[in-house]
Amino acid sequence: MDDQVFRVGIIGVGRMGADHAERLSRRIANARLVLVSDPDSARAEAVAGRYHGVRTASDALALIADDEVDGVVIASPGSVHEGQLLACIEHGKPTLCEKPLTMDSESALRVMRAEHAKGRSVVQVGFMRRFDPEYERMKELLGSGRFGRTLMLHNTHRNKDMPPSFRSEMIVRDSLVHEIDVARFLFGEEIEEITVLSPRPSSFAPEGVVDPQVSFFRMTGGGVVTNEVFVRNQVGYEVRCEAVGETGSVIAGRPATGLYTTSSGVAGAWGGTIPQDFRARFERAYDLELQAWVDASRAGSVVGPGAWDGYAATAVAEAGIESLASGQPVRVALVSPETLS
Ligand code: ISE
Repeated sequence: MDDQVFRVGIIGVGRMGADHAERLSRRIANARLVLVSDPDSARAEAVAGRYHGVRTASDALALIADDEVDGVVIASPGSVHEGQLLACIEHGKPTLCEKPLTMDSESALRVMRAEHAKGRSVVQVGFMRRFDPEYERMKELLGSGRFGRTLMLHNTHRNKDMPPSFRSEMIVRDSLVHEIDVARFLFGEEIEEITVLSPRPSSFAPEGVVDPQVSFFRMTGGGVVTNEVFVRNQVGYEVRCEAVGETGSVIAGRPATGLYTTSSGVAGAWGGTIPQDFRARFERAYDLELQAWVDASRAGSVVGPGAWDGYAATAVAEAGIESLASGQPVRVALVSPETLS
């Protein structure tokens, strides 16, 4: 496929899918958007109509089967990912699947087993922070030994606001899932235990929703990760990660200078502005992720987080949701890769 333009279909053209349609059509080399599908056919037509030569498919499975589609971006809700992934695997089509891979570890395991049975990796999971230049550089620095052994990570993950439908479990499965992958990526290890605590909710949290949440990961190598996830902070999108080693530390996502103060109603008071949305903060990371996926797919390989990473993150999130209910530590049980065959 190396010498041909990589033709892409996008399943789901809500906020994230429409964003990917724009980047594929404007900023990604050697690729072309050819087909989109969405249960809201008017929305699919509207997105397709923005670009030359883009059609709409009647549904996700028709898009996956279409001969004009070389690769698939899945940007539909996580609740429908399993069937779409299994179809992509069956058709042998390289797939970039937005997180979460699926909704629970059992369905994630079925996807991983199907890919293993097919004898070819085609699934890349949309953990785009791995492609963010700051996180990538942090990984290099931690791996260089310059700070000694990595002892801890401290993550902050704040959104400006979310709809009332974004419940406590979604804060774990859809938001904290990024910190789960960041911890696995930076430590190069699995998470063996997760604890999710429930501070007194913000007055902006809907009735019954635990927002913010504080959580802890224990890594298999003994390292610890602390996380604050707060998705209705009323200010903007703030994502930071501080890695602490035995002889030094490094922070990703910290403003360049000055006292960093934020307050609702005052757009960013640190001498700059605070992004209002994750697509602004990570636009470069998404572009690099999509370009890496296209380049790898054209070369017949998968780059970055694959099906195992999606399964492991889903299993940790599942344990996190259990801990959210009990407030107690929950151990993470992953299958051994050998059992996949
Ligand atoms: C959203 O789906 C994302 O992936 C963003 O990166 C994250 O910050 C946000 O909380 C999620 O809802």
